[in-house]
Amino acid sequence: MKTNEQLLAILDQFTLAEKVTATEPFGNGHINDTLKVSNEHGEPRYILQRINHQIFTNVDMLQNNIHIVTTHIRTKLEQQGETDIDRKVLTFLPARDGKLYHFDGDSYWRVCLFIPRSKGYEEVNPAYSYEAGKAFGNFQAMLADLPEGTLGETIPNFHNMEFRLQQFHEAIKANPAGRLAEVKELVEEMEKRAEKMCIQEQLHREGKLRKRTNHCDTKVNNILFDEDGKVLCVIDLDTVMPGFVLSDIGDFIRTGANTGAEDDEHLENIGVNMDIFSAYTKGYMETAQRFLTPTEIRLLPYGGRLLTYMQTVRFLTDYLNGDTYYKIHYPTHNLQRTHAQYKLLQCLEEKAAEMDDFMTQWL
Ligand code: ADP
Ligand code: GN1
Ligand code: MG
Repeated sequence: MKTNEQLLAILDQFTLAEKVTATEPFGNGHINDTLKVSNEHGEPRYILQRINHQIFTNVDMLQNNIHIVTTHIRTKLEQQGETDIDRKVLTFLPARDGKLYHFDGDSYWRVCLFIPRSKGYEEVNPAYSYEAGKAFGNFQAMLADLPEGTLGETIPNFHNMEFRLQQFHEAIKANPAGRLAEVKELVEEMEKRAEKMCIQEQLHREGKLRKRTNHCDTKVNNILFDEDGKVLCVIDLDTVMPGFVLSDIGDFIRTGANTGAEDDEHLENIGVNMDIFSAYTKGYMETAQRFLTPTEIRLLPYGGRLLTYMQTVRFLTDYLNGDTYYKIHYPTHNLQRTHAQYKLLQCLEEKAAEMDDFMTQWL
């Protein structure tokens, strides 16, 4: 990682409104590097991020998407007569050369305003979960009128389950890190479920499910709340792209309704908090019901299982490949993540009927 001086020199490539003196690592992301940037009084003013361009290979498309999304939302908020707009949508600052990022010859960097008096959470209670559901439904609703083709796929086939299984099968075949034998049982469990986890792609081919603009990373920590537990802003916009609607309920169930951590070493901690599920779904339906089809509404609880299954497959694929994608903090981290997500999947499977019943109030 760079020194503070080097980071300040990078920040100097952007048109900042005030002098900054300190940078410190921030957040728990698995992909980009995030830093909080403060002024000489120690007040946080900006967020500096190094974009992982091994993963987001088309940085122009990435930043262009984010620009379109943030300006579109800003306009909607203005039309709705919202106040305090700078805390309700991310504001990215251009570099001195007018580009939406700065390339230092090695890495790509971007800067946005730090949202003051905001708080991110790794865990939420039902009240916060309800607010988060409303916020992600509203996020999709605000972007629903973007004409098809406006946003590019920053990671092609990102939440396409058939494609993720194809990558999984390639990893099994090549076994590049020699780890296949030790994960044989997990591989079998994934294979057993493969066909029924590709319903969205099948329905799409049959013309029964359309694509929409989704956030595609609706983890709990990608929402900022104010001091009173109201949502300020949806953040982490790298993966906003066309896809299937279940992504944005699925990832919240996977992260918010899990009673344990994504990589919990104590599998007995993992379970499903039904109050969180119900609260999120209720909030989400309040803002999303008007554009969802009955097919989509019926599938929402399946979305939780799908995104958890997809994440299990993705962590296991990365473990098989020798940890080339996700940041890891210890050698078997991806294996631990796989076990923890698989346990959550089994817990969600047990609750499937109860969750389906809950949806009948909207059908
Ligand atoms: P990653 O892709 O690494 O998850 P994020 O964009 O989600 O990166 O940022 C990481 C964390 O930094 C977030 O979970 C949030 O707590 C904090 N954060 C990000 N952007 C802002 C912002 N503009 N203002 C305040 N906090 C922010
Ligand atoms: C990654 O950057 P972060 O941690 O929010 C990943 C998501 C996964 C998530 C698992 C671009 O998100 O798809 O769901 O880790 N992002 C990318 O925690 O692959
Ligand atoms: Mg994030």
